[in-house]
Amino acid sequence: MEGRKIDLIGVPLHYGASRCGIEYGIESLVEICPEYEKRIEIVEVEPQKEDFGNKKLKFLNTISKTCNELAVRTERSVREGKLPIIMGGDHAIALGSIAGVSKEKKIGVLWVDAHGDFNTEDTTESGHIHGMPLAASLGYGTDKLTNCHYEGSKLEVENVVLFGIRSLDEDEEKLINEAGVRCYKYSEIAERGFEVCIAEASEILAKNNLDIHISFDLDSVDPLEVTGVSTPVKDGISREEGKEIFRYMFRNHNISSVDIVEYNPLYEERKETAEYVDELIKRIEAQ
Ligand SMILES: [Mn+2]
Repeated sequence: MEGRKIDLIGVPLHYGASRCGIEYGIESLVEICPEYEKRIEIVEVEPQKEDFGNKKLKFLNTISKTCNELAVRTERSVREGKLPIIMGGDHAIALGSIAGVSKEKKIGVLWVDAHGDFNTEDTTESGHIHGMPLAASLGYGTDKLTNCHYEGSKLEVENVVLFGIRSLDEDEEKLINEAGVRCYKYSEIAERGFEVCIAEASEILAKNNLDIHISFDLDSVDPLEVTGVSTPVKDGISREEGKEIFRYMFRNHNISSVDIVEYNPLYEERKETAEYVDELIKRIEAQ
């Protein structure tokens, strides 16, 4: 990979999600793959005072603080010429990683997920912030999230592609369409073929010749193949297709940074989710 050094940054955040267990993802990975123990640098999550009256933005202060700290750490990694892989923890942390990378260079984003993560406090049904990081990175939602690390939007709509989506809230889908973000639902991928769709997604992202951040939610993969996630949705890309996304994107783009999030060992049936995270990291290292 052009000899670029990789920084593994772990963020054991669970406050953005509805189910506990995600905070143990990094610990569990290290237990199953001990080689990572010394390699992962942890950004600690420090619980803040919260406003529990706000049911639409649960644990906003803790998440905002964690994302700001992660952004500083990620920005440094990119500035030093390294490739940061940010490991969750829940997907809310992508707000911090994208904020950090985008401070250093203009980027596009491939968002691989079962969900859209495109809610705001106005569209959310649950109030869980891990359903909001992509919208917030594009400037939709509360200032406390959209102004993470620095003021204003971190991305432009034309440089963002959603991939593998199969669960959207009604108002969330409306917002995605209004914003004009290209969204490859899993149904489209199944119908037109994986290769066709990833090639097309890659082409859209190549238009402005930007570096690309890949935000990979493990629930994008079929839950029959990857069980250790909090919010499984039926169907989805295969394990191999998930790896193929990395291979294809690394071959065709400058990849600035990667998130691998939502590993929840509490629901893992074997050890296959941790092993998959390990395979993805090794795939990235092999580029
Ligand atoms: Mn997600």
